[in-house]
Amino acid sequence: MTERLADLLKEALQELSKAPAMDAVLQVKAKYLGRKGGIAALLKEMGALPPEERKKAGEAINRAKDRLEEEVEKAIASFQEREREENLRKERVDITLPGRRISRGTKHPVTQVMEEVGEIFYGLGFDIEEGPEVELDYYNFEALNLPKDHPARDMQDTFYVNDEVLLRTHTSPVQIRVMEKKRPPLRVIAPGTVYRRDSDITHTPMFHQVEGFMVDKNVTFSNLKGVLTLFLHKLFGEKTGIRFRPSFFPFTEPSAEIDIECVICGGKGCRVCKGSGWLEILGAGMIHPEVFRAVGYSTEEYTGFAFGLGIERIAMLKFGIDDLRLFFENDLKFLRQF
Ligand code: FA5
Repeated sequence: MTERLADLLKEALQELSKAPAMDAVLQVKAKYLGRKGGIAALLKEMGALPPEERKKAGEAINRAKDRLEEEVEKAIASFQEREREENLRKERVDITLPGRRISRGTKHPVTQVMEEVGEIFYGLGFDIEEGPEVELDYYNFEALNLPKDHPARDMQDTFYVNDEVLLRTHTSPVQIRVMEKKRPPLRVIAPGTVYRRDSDITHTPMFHQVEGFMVDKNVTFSNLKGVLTLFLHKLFGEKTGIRFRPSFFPFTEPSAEIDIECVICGGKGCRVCKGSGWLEILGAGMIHPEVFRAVGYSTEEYTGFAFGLGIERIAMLKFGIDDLRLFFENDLKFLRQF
């Protein structure tokens, strides 16, 4: 029996050492250590031995069993370790590889300028108001001192919905809507979309304006000049030259157009400023008494100034773009530059 035990152990250890994978180890374990395995068979045979030999044989079998169990456990542990290493190798992340870029959107240049303008006036204590884009003829024209037969209506080519309803041609109707609801003192800006039947490299049928107005006792042209100069200096830089030119708007008197020194050529004269060195940037003036009458304000008690500027015009100058239509073609290659 001793010999058979030794052979069995030798054979088992040999098979174990040759096991190429975990299942082979488990097969060896079952073959020798299982309930119907070689060791169990020897233990059964042991019962037939005389008692004095039985004890010795029992001890020997148990030693062999312990040894074999130990070797099997080692083999299992070694295959588990190999498997773990294999998994780690497969799952290895190369942290030096470049990551996947998340493509981030950018704000449209018109939105950027709109926000910048809003922030400057917000800092000066102006409130922000809005009005409808589909507007009544009354607010867009009549209450702004532009009766139906007024020749100045031709200054803005209008999209009409019907005789009384139109797409607003400017943000000035917001002046009327706000003044109808509120009493002075007022400091308001009204940014928004406006529409005109216009299309070339400096005009599009849809564009954006910011209206601004201030109404109180003793508001003067100096206030208008001070506020707009400060605003333009913040937007284009302290050194930018500014010029006020007499002009005409039916809803302001006196009226002015305000030019800035050409930001492209620095005032020397170029294609953009048509050689003049100046660029028209906004329209403004003291609110006309007829406008105050339309909203029931006392023309004795109150005065005010108003101005309107084209956002795309400002964006063109700030970003050096020479065709306004590019803003609305949704070309991402163009828009991502800003
Ligand atoms: C007005 O619209 C007046 N409501 C401005 C105003 C308000 C004057 C308050 C006095 C008091 P004007 O039509 O000039 O004015 O337009 C103002 C600006 O809008 C222009 O200087 C120009 O920058 C821009 N603009 C006009 N038409 C277009 C167009 N088709 N496309 C893009 N921008 C335009």
